[in-house]
Amino acid sequence: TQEEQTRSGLRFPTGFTFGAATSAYQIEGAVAEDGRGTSIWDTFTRTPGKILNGHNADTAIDHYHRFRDDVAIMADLGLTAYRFSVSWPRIQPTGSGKVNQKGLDFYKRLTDELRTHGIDPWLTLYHWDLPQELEDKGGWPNRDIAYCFADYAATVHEAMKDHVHTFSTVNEPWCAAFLGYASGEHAPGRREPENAIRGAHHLNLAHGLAVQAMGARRVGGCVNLYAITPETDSAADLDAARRIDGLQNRFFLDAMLLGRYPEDVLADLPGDADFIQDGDLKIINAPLDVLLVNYYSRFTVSGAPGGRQSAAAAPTDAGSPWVGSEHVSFANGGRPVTAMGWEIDEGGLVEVLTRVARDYPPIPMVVSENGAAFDDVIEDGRVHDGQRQAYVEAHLGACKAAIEAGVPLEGYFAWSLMDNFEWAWGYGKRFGLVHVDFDTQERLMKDSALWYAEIIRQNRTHEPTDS
Ligand code: PNW
Repeated sequence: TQEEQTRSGLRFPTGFTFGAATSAYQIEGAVAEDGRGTSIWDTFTRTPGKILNGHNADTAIDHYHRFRDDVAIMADLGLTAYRFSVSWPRIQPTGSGKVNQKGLDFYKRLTDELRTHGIDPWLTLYHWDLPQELEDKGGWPNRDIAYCFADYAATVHEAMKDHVHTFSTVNEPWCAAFLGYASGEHAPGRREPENAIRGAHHLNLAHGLAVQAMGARRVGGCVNLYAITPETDSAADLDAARRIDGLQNRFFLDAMLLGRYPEDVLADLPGDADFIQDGDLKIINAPLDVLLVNYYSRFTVSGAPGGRQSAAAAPTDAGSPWVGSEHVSFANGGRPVTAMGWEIDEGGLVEVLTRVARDYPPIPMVVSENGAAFDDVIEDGRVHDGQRQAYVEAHLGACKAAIEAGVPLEGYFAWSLMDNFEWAWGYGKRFGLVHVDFDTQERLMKDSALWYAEIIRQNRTHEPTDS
């Protein structure tokens, strides 16, 4: 039976965190309420051709108004933690200066509600919704933005430190820099490869400055890591794998955890990287309490020209995100794929976690996002998303394998709690454990959610955090 299977297979150490994750712009809606300013995603979704079917997130899944119902769903699931992000333009409508108290109040209500239900709030400061006014000043390629971010981090930390135990800085700086400023698939939609590298450095700097600004708190950095395989062992394919690993994984991990950029990556980049100033890497290398790892897939890469320019097709017209390595192509590794076209490989999760544990100074980790989009349908009032359940089950198995291999892995957050606004794909891709009817806003637990709740129930020995 399922119960026997979960009992034997998916037992985790006492205190292991079972969470789910979301982000502000993808769920909140209420974009013009309570003094919120405009973000680059509000602008981007209004630019024709940028989002599949012209969708925007003005309403999203209305979480801003329905957060109590959503927390009740989390409680039904038995989640021990919930990872969400704060919308910067709710807190500082123009990105700097005056603080909007109503924005802070929303996150206080949310975190109070979570704690009432014994759910530990994990707060992410930045999940891509840069205040538009800061983009108008140049966006992430402008170094000043990193200092604005530190100021914002200090503000949120000061207001929320009695409500939140774990803070994290920038969600997936790779995406923010390279999808936003090189491929242009994400806001602000610029295709300026050299500025994307600048942006990546300034996002790293913003991370380090924010860690400093938050003082004595529990804080983490977040990266999206991929397992990477060369298609063959030809010199060209090995070089392609080195390059993609460098840009995707090591550029961020080495900076954060070792305080240096990988020499080979710097050598492959266009320009002379004169924007890296003395002392920056020491700031970026600020001590962390936890590393948040987002994991979705493995890339199979080739140095032979002519293949796809990224792992899966973008829904809209986009350039290459691989600055200085645009010739690399992405091959089919022969694995089953999700509705995003991302290959499913739980072995890659064991690989990236053991790699961080082996190659970097010791640091506790969590899987802060992991999940899959599939084409769900409601049948007789249920969503039989066996593929998603199998995906999560396999990746939880990978977490367990990593722990048994000695990796200090402390938790797992499914992406996502609920179906939501999937960036350039609009409402066209569903990642939720909970189904959302985008017209009526009705929530419905999918089979994967019911299964996850059972896994959590069988493991539940965790005391609610009381900070
Ligand atoms: C992550 N890529 O995004 C984000 O953190 C989430 O907000 C998002 O909904 C989720 O994964 C699913 O997409 C990514 O193209 C978006 O490599 C794009 C890529 C990677 C991660």
